[in-house]
Amino acid sequence: MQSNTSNIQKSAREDRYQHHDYYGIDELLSEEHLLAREATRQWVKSEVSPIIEAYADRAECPTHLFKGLAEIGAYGPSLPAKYGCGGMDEIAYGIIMSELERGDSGIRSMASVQGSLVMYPIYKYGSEEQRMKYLPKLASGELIGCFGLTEPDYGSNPSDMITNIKDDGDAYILNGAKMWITNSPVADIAVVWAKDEAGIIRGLIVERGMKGFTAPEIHGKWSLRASITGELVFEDVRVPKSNLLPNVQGLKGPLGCLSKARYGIAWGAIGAALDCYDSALRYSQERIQFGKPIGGFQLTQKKLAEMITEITKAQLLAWRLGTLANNGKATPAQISMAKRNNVHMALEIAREARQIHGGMGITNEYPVMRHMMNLETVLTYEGTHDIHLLITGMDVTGFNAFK
Ligand code: TGC
Ligand code: FAD
Repeated sequence: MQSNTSNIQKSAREDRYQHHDYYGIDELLSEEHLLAREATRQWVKSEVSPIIEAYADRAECPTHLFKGLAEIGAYGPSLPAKYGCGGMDEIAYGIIMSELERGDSGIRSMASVQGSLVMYPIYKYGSEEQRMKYLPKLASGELIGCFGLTEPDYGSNPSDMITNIKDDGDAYILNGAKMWITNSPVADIAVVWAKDEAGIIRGLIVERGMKGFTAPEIHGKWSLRASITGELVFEDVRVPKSNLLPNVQGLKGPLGCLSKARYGIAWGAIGAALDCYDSALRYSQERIQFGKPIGGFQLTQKKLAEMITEITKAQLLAWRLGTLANNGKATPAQISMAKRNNVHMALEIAREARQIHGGMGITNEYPVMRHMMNLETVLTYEGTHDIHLLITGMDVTGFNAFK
């Protein structure tokens, strides 16, 4: 006789995700938002869900999905159509990130690095020639990019970076190393932040194949296993001066890109939380203990009720942030608050959802533990949980705890 658990195991292998919109937030969305969501959701169901557990298990990045992400318009959805991008608004961008992260945080990372940390700085700080040279190829997935800010000795504190450039006629000589760089081993170009001889942070586009540039992979991650992470090592790399981003100087260059990416994560994390909630809700209706579905017990209901409450609050926060962003009014501190709140919310939900799944929750029959492990990285990258708290603290008190 087949056990109840094995019945659940079997059916859980397919992506049975249902839409959850407890407060009718869909009514606040436009036709374009809904279309973008549907296209991304269908793509995740057909291309990501069937393979993601196996790739995460092998700690392998599904690099074939880079092209598919381009086809659904996931790279720079809110950048202008003139450069091959989506030309949509910031809420559409957020919704796409949420749907991707419903599949896996690593898949959202593939898209948010390419769009917000590579294409955005080229668009915002680059020359028109650089935009035309790189953006259409990045939007179509012909080129893959990465973003090098963090160094082995400077993570939360990038202003003290030691990677540097020295003037050498028609080129700069680049030296230094970057650490924890998403996509670096497979990237064709890297947007790299380095100090010039005056100690001012500048952005450069470094291309694969430049002599002295290597990007070794970092192994052994228990989190974001389907995303590829590496270093960037520069030993006297000659970077043509035409590859310098001319329109920004100082730390506000990389931090401006981070604002864009953190905004995407504030939305993205909701997707991971929804997937955990969806799986836990279904499991609670199907799993029988003490002669009834575990969803009938008050303690399970408490968990599920609190989950949907927190998700709904996060959705409202993201939607309001999106509205501010569409009007050019979202401040970096507001973005920090939403990134911090929503990622923490998602991680807590993943932990609660894991409990509802009992022992099955630790297996890859369900997406919950994978999301939970991924969210440990999401809590740390793009500014740690505590760094974002200190940004809010500084904003409300006027005192800078970093200095
Ligand atoms: P501070 O003196 O506060 O600021 C320097 C200049 O930058 C301006 N600024 C910003 N501009 C735009 N957006 C923001 N979010 C900004 N935050 C600050 C600021 O106004 C100032 O401008 P100006 O004109 O006066 O020069 O800088 P600080 O050195 O005290 O640092 C402050 C702190 C700690 C908040 C900052 O360093 C920080 O955010 N640290 C966290 C580092 C971080 O987030 N790293 C992320 C690396 S990339 C990554 O993780 C990608 S993961 C991708 C994936 O796979 O999805
Ligand atoms: P640290 O800065 O050493 O922090 C360690 C601890 O100290 C944290 O808890 C932190 O909150 C705390 N801390 C630090 N300063 C303070 C303070 N002033 N007050 C209180 N507490 C403090 N970076 C990139 O540039 N590009 C990428 O593509 C990229 N991708 C990543 C992918 C992955 C999988 C990971 C794990 C990281 C990635 N990062 C990337 C790096 C990421 O942004 C950093 O890990 C992050 O900014 C934290 O830096 P750190 O790891 O050096 O930690």
